[in-house]
Amino acid sequence: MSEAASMFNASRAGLIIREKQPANLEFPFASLGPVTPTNEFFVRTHFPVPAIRARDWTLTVDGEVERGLVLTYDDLLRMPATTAPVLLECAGNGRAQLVPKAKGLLWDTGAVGTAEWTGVPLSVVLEKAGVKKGAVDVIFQGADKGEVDDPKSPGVVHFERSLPLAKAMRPEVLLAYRMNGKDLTPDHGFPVRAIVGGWYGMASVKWLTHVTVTATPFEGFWQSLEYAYWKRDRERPTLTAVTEVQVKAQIARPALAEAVQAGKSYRVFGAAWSGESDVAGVEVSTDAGKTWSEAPLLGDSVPFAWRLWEFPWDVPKTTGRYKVMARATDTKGHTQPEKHDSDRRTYMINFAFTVEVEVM
Ligand SMILES: Nc1nc2c(c(=O)[nH]1)N[C@H]1C(S)=C(S)[C@@H](COP(=O)(O)O)O[C@H]1N2
Ligand SMILES: [Mo]
Repeated sequence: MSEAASMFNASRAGLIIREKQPANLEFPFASLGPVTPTNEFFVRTHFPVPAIRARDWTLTVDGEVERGLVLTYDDLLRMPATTAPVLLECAGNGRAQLVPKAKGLLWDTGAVGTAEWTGVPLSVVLEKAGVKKGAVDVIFQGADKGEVDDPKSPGVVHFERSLPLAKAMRPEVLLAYRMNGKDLTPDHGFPVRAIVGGWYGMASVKWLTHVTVTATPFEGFWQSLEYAYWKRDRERPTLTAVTEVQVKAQIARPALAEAVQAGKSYRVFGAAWSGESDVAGVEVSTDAGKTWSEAPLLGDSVPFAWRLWEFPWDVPKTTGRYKVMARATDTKGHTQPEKHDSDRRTYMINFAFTVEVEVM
């Protein structure tokens, strides 16, 4: 077996393959726990993984800054770092639930995970470089690149996304070099990636090599065409970058079509999250959304991570098909919609899903 093939087997155990090349792998959400182990964490890549050696890696900080910087891996490791659990959810998570069937990778519920990330706050690096007055955006560029067929890219493009300066300066934006206590793996962005707490995964650029501060808003391929949705100003729809994670609860147990024992108690279990706010509550329905009951939240609320919850279901004695649903509300008062809004295209899919089980 080639080295690449054996590496594939070792690091992909337990993941659902949505695409082999480039690797797009889904976490089996039924395996939910407080922290997702690295080898079970979903992988979302658009291009082949670039092979970068830590000793060859540099991060260039340029654009609207007083002092351009070129940092080595050792330079970064010497800077003050923080460690925190942060959730990443792909903006296309749940796409398999859309009707009619959507184009693109058909993620079910496992393009999401919470890992513990260690890194230097981007603000520390930007302060070192000195952001000039009038700067508005901070662009992250990854080392990976290629051509995209649909929609057609302007030739070869790097994977690039931007943050408005105000978000870039927030403490939940890290230049991360460790995941769950170990160096990043090649799939997850070795040696250094961005981690943008509260935003969908596309903002957390992997294999990060360039940070460019700009005086005008960035409108690149992955910013304005892909990972963009139709935002309406009154009736006028405008393609706008996907940013903040929408409130959502997902059910880990029961699994689809699971056999549930009649007349017994069953522990419904799942996770809930919301990008830049906290989960206020989760409700569960076992009758296809006709009635809802409060589900206890477990543990403490941790900003930018998910919150586990459970619901003790007194399973009826009447056998047959039951539709189990969960929905979350956040502290800003947002709750999940009943249907997907087509203005969101195939992103930000947070309507309440149904898990049909067999009570027997
Ligand atoms: N350089 C680069 N960064 C990237 C991507 C990519 O293809 N290239 N994919 C993005 C998307 S869409 C998501 S959802 C997350 C997934 O991170 P993960 O693969 O570590 O789970 O990485 C983001 N960062
Ligand atoms: Mo994504």
